[in-house]
Amino acid sequence: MTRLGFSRGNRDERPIALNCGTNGSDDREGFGFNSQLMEKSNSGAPHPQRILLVDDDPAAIQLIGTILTSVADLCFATNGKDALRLAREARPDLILLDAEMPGMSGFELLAALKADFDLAEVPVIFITGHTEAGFEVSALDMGAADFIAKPFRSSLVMARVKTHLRMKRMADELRRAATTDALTGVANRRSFDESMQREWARARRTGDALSLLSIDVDHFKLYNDRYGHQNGDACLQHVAHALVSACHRPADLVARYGGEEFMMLLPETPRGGAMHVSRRVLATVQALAIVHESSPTMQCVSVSVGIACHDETSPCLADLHVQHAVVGLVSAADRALYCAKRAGRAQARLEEISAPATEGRATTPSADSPPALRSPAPRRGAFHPAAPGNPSPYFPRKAV
Ligand code: GH3
Ligand code: MG
Ligand code: MG
Ligand code: MG
Repeated sequence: MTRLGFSRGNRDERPIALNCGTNGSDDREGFGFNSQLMEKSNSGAPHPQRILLVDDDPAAIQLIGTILTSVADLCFATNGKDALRLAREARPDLILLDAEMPGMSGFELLAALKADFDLAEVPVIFITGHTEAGFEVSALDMGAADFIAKPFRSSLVMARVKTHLRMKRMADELRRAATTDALTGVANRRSFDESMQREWARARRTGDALSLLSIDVDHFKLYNDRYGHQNGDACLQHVAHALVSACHRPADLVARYGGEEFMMLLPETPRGGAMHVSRRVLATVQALAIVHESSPTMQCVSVSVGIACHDETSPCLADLHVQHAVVGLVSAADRALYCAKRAGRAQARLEEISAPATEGRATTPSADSPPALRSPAPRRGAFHPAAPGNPSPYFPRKAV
């Protein structure tokens, strides 16, 4: 009988799956086992980190669980297949893995974890009765973070686990800092480049559409000149926030591409969907109603949007090297943005990606180009930075 479950699953972003027997039936032994862990961890606030325990022996899981219940949320699986599924759902910060299990062995599970883009960075500690040096070396060679030999002392397990959780926290923080734009908190250029390559590779594999929006704040230099650089920074933060709120799917990504330009990556989104999101972007930024008295376009801060799509109606880029395909999409979005700017700003334009043979050749908008999506007219009574009584000069919560 196989079991998998959580001792605590109340972190919002992670699923709760208590006592999931693989056949959906009530698993009385598993329930009792789970309940015991639940009781212990429910006594305090949720831990910020989670450990996945994988062992075919429930007694071993119970023993280690008892040792670790004070340091992290725990979830467990009794076979490799369930462990892999649970790891994908629960995103643990550390995995304690029994080397010898029927079916998928600990080594096979380790290899599968390392081959999974989203799980490869999760540290894995092997726990095994094998104490031969060769065994330990093989595990470390395969990417295990550490090795604990059975029988073990609880103090040793606790100390090693705490060390690896601390290192994981530091690695997460470094990764977050390396991929986040410091001013706005959205993904940075580097993160966008990586996501773009990954999503393109995924779209090519699955045949799904992929859309890209290039979004640039209109007349932002004039905004800085009029209201100052600090107010300009705050304006960018609110625009970034608005763009994030305009994304409704978890896979959508907003990134600051540089200066006052943002990218929005929309996986599994054909052109119709991209145009729909563009309309939402124009409206959401305008709904901020951040007054921009120097803008020749309108009295509020607005953005222009360039749309590029790869879907079944596009020239096929599937044969191109991933870098070239990505450049094709980004340059189409750039050209579309340029068209939107030239056409008067505060609107969205779509440009077709160039066929591979003509990649790099500029195209001009033709009579067949899709119609421009324009920003809605500015609302009357829009927010004014200098109006008395406004809690923030940039975030017009009370604007009418
Ligand atoms: P357009 O409508 O054609 O896009 O005009 P624009 O003024 O927005 O474009 P331009 O490229 O001429 O100027 C961009 C301005 O964005 C210049 C720079 O001062 C400002 N900017 C870029 N990064 C930042 C930033 O981090 N903070 C602030 N406050 N301003 C920035
Ligand atoms: Mg075993
Ligand atoms: Mg601009
Ligand atoms: Mg710009």
